[in-house]
Amino acid sequence: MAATAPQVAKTPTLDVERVRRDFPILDRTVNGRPLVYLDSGASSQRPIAVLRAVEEYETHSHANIHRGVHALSQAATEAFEGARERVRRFINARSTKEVIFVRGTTEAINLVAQSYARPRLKAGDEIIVSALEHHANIVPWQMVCEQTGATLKVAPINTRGEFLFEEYLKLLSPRTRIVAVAHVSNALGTILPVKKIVDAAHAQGAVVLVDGAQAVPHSHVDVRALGCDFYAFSGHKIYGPTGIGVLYGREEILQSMPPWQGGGDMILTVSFEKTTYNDLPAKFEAGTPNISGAIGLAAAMDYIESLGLDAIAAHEHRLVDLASAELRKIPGVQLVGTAPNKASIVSFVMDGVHPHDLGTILDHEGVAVRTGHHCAMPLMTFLGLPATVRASFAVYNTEDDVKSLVAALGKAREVFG
Ligand code: C6P
Repeated sequence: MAATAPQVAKTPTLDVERVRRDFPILDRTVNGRPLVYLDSGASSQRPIAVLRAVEEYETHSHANIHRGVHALSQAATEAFEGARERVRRFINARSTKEVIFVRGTTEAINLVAQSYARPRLKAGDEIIVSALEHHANIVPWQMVCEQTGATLKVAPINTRGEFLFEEYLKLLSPRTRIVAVAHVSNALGTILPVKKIVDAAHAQGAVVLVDGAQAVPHSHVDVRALGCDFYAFSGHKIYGPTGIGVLYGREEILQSMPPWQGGGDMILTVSFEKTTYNDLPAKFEAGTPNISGAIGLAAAMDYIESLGLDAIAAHEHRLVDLASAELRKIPGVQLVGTAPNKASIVSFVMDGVHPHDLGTILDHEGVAVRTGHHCAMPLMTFLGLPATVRASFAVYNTEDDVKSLVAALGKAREVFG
C-alpha cells in the first residue's frame, strides 16, 4: 500500500500589497517621508470598503431609525439592524438581542459597571481585574467600588507581562462577583488565557467581562466558546469608524439588568406615573445611535472576513517576531512584554532616551508609533517605567515597515549618542 503523504499544516497567506491598495491613507507622506503606520493599536486605518459603505449610507439612505414609516427611515433601520446581525455572526453570539451598540469599549464597560454591578454589589463583595488593564477596565470598577463599598482586587502578572493564573485562582472566592480582564493587553500584547479565567470565575459564581478591544482585530473571537458573560470592543480598532463599539452580553444577564440611560428608543410606554422599558437590545440604546458607524463596522467585518482572520493573525505574528528579533539587535533597546503568547504589539524602551523623544524622532522619519503609558499607568508602575514606545501591527503592515522602524531607531541612536 502506498504511504500517505504527511499532513502539512498550510499557513494562510495574505497579498499585503493588494491589501495596502485598499487603504488610501497609506499612500500619503508624513514629514516628507512615506507614512509607516505602526499605531493601529490606538486606531486602525479604514479600507475603501468601509469608507464607501459610510459614504453611501450618508449620501443616499440617511434617516433616523426605528421611528419613521417612510422609506428612508425603513431603509436606515434595515441597514442598522443588518449591521447588528453582522456583528452577531462575527462574534458568534446566540441572538441579536445580545449585541448592544455603544460608543466603544469604554462605554461598554461603564454600562456593565453601572447597570450590572452597581445595583448588585455591596460591602464585602469583590471585583477582580488584572494588573495589565487599560484604564477603561479599571476606573469604572473603582467607581462602582466607591458607590457600593465593594473591593477591587488585582490579579498579578510577572515582569514578562504574563498573567499569573495560579495567583488569580488564589484571589477567587465566593466573595468574587465580577472578573474583568483584557483579552489582549494594549501595552504589551500579552494574550490572556480567557477561557480558563472564565471557567474558574464561573466555578465561584462570578460573572466575567472581557475587554476585547485589542483582540477582535487579530483573532477569531467566539463569545460562546469563551463562555464569557460580557465582551466589549471598539469599531475603530477593527478597521471601522470611531464612535461605534459593541457590548455583547448573555441574554439572560442583560434581561436582568435595568436600563443605564433613559430616553427615546429604550421605552415602550411613558407616562408621568410609570414608564415601561423596551426589550433587548433597545433597552440599552437610548437616543439616536451612530447609524453610519454601525454600517461602517459591519463593512469592516465583511472586509476582515474576506481576507481571513487566520491569514491576518499569521501575518501579524510574523511581523511581531521579526520586529522583536530586529529590535533586540539594537544596542540599548529593551523589549517590554516578552510573553510567548502575544498579538500584534511590540513595546520597548531605549537606554538614555525618553520614549516621547524617541517618538518625535520616529515621526520625523514618517514612522507613527505610540509613546506614553498607554492608558495603563498601574502596569507602568509595576514595570518601573514612566512610558514605552509601542509599535502595533495590522493587516496592512509589511516587513519594510519593520525595516523603516529599525532604521529610524538607528537615526535616534545617532542623535542621542
Ligand atoms: N486603547 C491604545 O492606544 P475606546 O477608547 O473606548 O475605543 O477603547 C478603550 C480601550 C479599552 N481597552 C483596551 C485594551 C484598549 O486598548 C483601549 C484603547 C488605545 O491602546 C487608546 S488608549
